[in-house]
Amino acid sequence: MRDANPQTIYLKDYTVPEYLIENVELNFILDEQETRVVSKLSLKKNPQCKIANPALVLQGEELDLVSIAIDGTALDKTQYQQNKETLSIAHVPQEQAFILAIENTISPKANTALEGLYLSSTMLCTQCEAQGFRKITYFLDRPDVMTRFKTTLIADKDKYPVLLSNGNKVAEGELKNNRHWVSWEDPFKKPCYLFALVAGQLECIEDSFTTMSNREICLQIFVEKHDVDKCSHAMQSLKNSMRWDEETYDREYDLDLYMIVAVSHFNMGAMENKGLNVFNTKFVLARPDTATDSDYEHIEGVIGHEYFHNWTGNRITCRDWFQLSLKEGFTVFRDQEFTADQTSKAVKRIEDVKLLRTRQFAEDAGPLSHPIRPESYIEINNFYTLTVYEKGAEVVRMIRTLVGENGFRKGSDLYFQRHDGQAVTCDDFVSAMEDANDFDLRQFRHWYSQSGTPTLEVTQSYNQDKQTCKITLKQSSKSTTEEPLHIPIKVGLLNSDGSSAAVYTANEETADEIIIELKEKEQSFIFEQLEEKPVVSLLRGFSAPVILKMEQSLEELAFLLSHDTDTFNRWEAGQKMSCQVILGLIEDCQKKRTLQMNPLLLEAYKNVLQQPWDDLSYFSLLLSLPEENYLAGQMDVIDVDAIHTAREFVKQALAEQLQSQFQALYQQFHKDESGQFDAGAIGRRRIKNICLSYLMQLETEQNYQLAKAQFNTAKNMTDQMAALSCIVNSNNPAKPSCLESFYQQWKNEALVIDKWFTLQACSSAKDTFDTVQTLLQHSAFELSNPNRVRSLTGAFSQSNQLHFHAANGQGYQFLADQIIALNSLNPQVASRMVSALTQWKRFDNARQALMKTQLERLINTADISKDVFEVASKSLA
Ligand code: 0A1
Ligand code: ZN
Repeated sequence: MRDANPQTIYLKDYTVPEYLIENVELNFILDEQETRVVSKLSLKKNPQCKIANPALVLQGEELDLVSIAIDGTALDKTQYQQNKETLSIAHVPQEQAFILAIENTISPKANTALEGLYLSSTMLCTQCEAQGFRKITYFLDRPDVMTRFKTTLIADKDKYPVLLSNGNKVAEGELKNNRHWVSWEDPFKKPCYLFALVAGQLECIEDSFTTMSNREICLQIFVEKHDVDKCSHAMQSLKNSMRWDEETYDREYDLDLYMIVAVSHFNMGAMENKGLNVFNTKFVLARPDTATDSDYEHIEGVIGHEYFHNWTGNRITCRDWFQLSLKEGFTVFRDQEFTADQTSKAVKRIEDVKLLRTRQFAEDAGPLSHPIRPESYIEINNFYTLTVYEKGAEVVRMIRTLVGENGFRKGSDLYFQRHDGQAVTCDDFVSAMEDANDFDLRQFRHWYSQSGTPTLEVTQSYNQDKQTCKITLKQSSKSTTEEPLHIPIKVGLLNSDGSSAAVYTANEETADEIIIELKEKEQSFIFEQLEEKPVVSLLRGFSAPVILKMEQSLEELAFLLSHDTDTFNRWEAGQKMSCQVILGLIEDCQKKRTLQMNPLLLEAYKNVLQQPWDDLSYFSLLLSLPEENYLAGQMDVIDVDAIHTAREFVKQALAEQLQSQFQALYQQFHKDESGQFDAGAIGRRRIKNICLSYLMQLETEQNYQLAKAQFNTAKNMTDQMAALSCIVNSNNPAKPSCLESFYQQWKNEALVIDKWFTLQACSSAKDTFDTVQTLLQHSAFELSNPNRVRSLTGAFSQSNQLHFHAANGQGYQFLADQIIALNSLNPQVASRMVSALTQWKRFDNARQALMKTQLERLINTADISKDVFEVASKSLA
């Protein structure tokens, strides 16, 4: 039941822990109904704590306490106090260390929240971040208490032949009654959120990695038997990550063993537990016929992300949960750069910025906006947000831009050296960057404490006599009381013939591009020795997470799309063109005017199509129109119908006018390949499939056949899904039979069936809402599996703007129904589903009222979790 008044936790209230736990010995007698936990904590008073005789307050939730003893003497009920969240002992030894022994039981099978110890299919596993360890046993469940763990697991040999925990296996043996035991020891001190155990019938794929100091590390991936043939990509990704971190950051792995376990029920993507990562199957399993190119890329990225946490998160961890971005922002930045190095830098940057601008910018403009280092929370699990992760990574990226690549390495070296083995703050990270470079980041620190996306307004003027160009930048944020931010802006200038102009400023040498540092609310920069008015290419590489407002004509944008040497800004110019044109058409729709295709946009597309491109993935991005949710972000009042109509109109016009080019490209790059995952093959599939989607727009029999043939003959999931997606979003009469045959083909592959649900949930077809309702009743739909819920409810509400926001409010009611059903099973996942309703202020009055009604309904639901309560109530405030 919900606390009538859930407690808010504040950063300003941080105090050091009263006690420290040096060592812990954990013993588990594992059983899905009732697991017995015996824990021996070596405790001592924290020398940094100045309070005299503080009570020892341990966290523990949903535990059945059996016994408790200090230094071998049992405590009776008068010597401790228990409530729903804590166990307090008023008097404990102050002068010397002592052993607190606790025995309790828990029920993994009843644990549908998937936090603590739970059952996934037949496997027992744990998830302890952020505060799940307290659902296993009583502990000081806070990241600044770092402990050495020794864990012994006892279980039935047949049900749980594999028994894993953190660190190294130190002993094992047999017991009577068909039971066995294994002991694990982790030599590194860690906070309890990094604890993990796994028990089950698992198969293991093994490999090894030789580190830069010539140590051989054993690498193991554990999966269920039928998934053994889908692990090779994950293993290769792990080896690539280990090499990359040595080469890029001089970071070597520290244990002799690195284990990854794939589980099918998982609230998030994956978890960096020391030496024993637990992964959502989605980010491990891949075979060419079951996983798309983008799945392959995400797997590599997430494997990298969790591996990189070993240094940024585990060896150096967070002092408290307000510092979450310390580990997440830096680790996302590291995984972004890793993927960029493995694939295409240009494409990766564009994809990251797309995610940031559509989803994080919306979060930051909405009622749940918070700084990357929040100041308060009710439920910490609600703060694993795009802001903490993605904007957090942008902030780290800006530091690198400011201090330069070498300076950044010096800073990270100092950070690792200074803080290894500690629990630290975002401020410590920034200080290391400052100290290593003698660079002042005082003003830059505002990025950690201010929320909202800043807007940059740009004006420029050219002085023919002086041959100078003056650029004036004005920064503003939603609140006027905020301090101006320190913003790095990468600038290049182009001559009218398309060549790069040298950039001269009074105190800088000439260069092709420079970084200017905006620090004032309004500031001007003068570029010299310009014989003609240059075309300005500003914010290259998206050098800061801001909204750029700059008047640019379609002609100017077309020029940049043809000539900008910065791959990000070149793509951006094309997006801005399409965006301007579509926004104009949206207005035409609203005013019931006839729609007409803009000839300049058509010309720009023709130009792009005529050029030779090495990087076909980049080429395909240049051919893509801005997504509906991006367009929504550009409107004062979102009009989902007009957005859809206008965007489809442009797509249709391009398809009609450029049909032969799209057909030719399709034929040129269509190959029936299987198992090729090099950049060339990925690019070929990407360009071919975008051409197919344009062609399908024409709804001709010939193109229907094209999609159907690709669907029937595809040898890889990328091509099969792309064809099916085109079919599902068209009036192709083959739609029902293709969906059915896909289901029959893949009904035993859960991750592929997730795609089948998602495809239908995201369809623009008229009957999508009814389809979604029907799919809820499908035998393969499972409310207890987060991946399945995300694939249907999540996809519909977050990725089908058109139908979710249907004017009659049926989408909103459906979502609230699902959140309420999910709330009692899994509050974390339920709470994440609320996000689609939190943007209510962005819609017309009628929709606002309908969305608010559902949010109010959530708040007033009996037994609503504090997770859902926090998001719903804050979004109404
Ligand atoms: N630290 C993980 C993310 C994660 C967070 C919470 C979880 O359960 C509530 C699970 C995973 C990461 O950044 O990969
Ligand atoms: Zn992470």
